[in-house]
Amino acid sequence: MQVNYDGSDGTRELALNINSCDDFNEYNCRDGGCVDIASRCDGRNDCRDDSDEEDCDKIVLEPSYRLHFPPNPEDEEDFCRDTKAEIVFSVDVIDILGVDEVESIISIQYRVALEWTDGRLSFRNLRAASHMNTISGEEAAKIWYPRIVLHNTEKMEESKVLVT
Ligand SMILES: [Ca+2]
Repeated sequence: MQVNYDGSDGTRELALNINSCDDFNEYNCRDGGCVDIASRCDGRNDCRDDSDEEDCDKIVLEPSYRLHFPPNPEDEEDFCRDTKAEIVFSVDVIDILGVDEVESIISIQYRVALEWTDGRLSFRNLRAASHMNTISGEEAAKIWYPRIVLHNTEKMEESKVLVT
């Protein structure tokens, strides 16, 4: 059974959904149908009314979340205004494409990864298969991430969030 509350004038409207779905193994579609719980937010419409693919955002932001403020460090005891969030920066060299000794240029293919913890974020609708937990571009635009510029690259590459 699902109960929704809505009403700003002090009244409450209740939407009761009585169904025969298995609460632990099935998702209850808004139209009353039941689908396997694994079908919820898997990118395919399984309910006749497509409700299994609604509200599939993965990130929940605190009301006080500010996009341009970095997260606080994890250890609150050491936190003070001058403390900065820890960001792990790593570069994987995938291939050496060329070396020009005359021009002192080395051409490489690389992947930069930034890793940090943001305790202001909560997650939902996560799947056991981690590749299914990629956030959308719309969600990525709502969260803080470290901006870096690699000045010694040909095009002064900047950090960007990779999303699908
Ligand atoms: Ca689905």
